[in-house]
Amino acid sequence: MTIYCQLSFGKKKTGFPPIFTNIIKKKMASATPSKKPVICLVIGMAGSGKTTLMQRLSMHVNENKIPSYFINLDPAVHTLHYEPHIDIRDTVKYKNVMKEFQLGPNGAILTSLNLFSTKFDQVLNILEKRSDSLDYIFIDTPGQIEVFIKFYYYYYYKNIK
Ligand SMILES: Nc1nc2c(ncn2[C@@H]2O[C@H](COP(=O)(O)OP(=O)(O)OP(=O)(O)O)[C@@H](O)[C@H]2O)c(=O)[nH]1
Ligand SMILES: [Mg+2]
Repeated sequence: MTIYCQLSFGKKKTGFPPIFTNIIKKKMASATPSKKPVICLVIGMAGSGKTTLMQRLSMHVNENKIPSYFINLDPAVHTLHYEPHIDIRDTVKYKNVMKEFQLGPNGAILTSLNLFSTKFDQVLNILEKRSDSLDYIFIDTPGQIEVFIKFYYYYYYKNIK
């Protein structure tokens, strides 16, 4: 599986960043039916436009009938203007996590993702089953950098022990 990270900083540009459209164009040109889907993991600072990009991508693939799958991994998002096939909010209730574990907003996002990760094998099973018929899998993530730093250090220290 290929993972592309689209890093977005600031809100100066509108539409797709050139680096992203180039990657999509190249991949579409070389796509063959037997290929596994390209996974686009959309990461970036809070408010940098990840979800807006997902919405535009959703419109683009629908208009052009490109078989794609959308996953939302942001437990705290209120409204999405695209329809994800898998939504973390269906499994983990962010507000309840805050109350139950007595956490602030960032801690609750981190804990929600930890809780969801216990079910991630189910997500992978679904994706494996559908992988032959999909060109792309797009994944929206929360803007809290802590999520990625904590996982990075966890796996880093786990691997060197
Ligand atoms: N000017 C401009 N505004 C944008 C652009 N992309 C997103 N926005 C606006 O920026 C705000 C935040 O966009 P989101 O797509 O929610 O950003 P996000 O990265 O998903 O935010 P978090 O999920 O909270 O991390 C919204 O008001 C968008 O309308 C852009 O390319 N240009
Ligand atoms: Mg978002």
